[in-house]
Amino acid sequence: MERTLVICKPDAVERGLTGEVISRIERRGLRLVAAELRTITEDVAAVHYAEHQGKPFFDDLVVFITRSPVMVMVVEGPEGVHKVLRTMMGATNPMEAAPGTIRGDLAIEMGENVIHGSDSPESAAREIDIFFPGLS
Ligand code: D4T
Repeated sequence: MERTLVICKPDAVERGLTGEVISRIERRGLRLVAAELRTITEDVAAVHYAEHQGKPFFDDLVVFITRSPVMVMVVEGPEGVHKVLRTMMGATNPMEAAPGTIRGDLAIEMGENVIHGSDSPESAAREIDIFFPGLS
């Protein structure tokens, strides 16, 4: 089994889409190990998005992810679960996300793309340790 970190971003919580997102994850056969509504601080955002520091969209990204509560979740499934989630999420830019994916069905703007999922088992372990120490 493998675990990955999923975040329903502020736009998803504001729009009342957490149920829809969780429902898709559970219907796929994946299991929630932890889930909590939290407001991400600027410090935690900087650690979580460390790979994007210095990029032109970094400041907007931090403003966005800290603006209201997010639903942070640890999701468990078979090995490769992070890839399953990434496929379910669709392309980062919702304009390019396929219909049937979460972003392709529920989003249209790059800056408001509903969901985050870890991009590798290593990222998953790092990100789970930020939000739920001991659960990776
Ligand atoms: P996250 O990390 O939020 O799950 O998204 P992705 O893994 O799909 O994409 P990412 O890390 O490359 O980007 C993180 C976050 O930054 C926004 N973004 C990204 C942006 O506003 N402009 C950009 O040019 C890029 C690359 C969208 C998602």
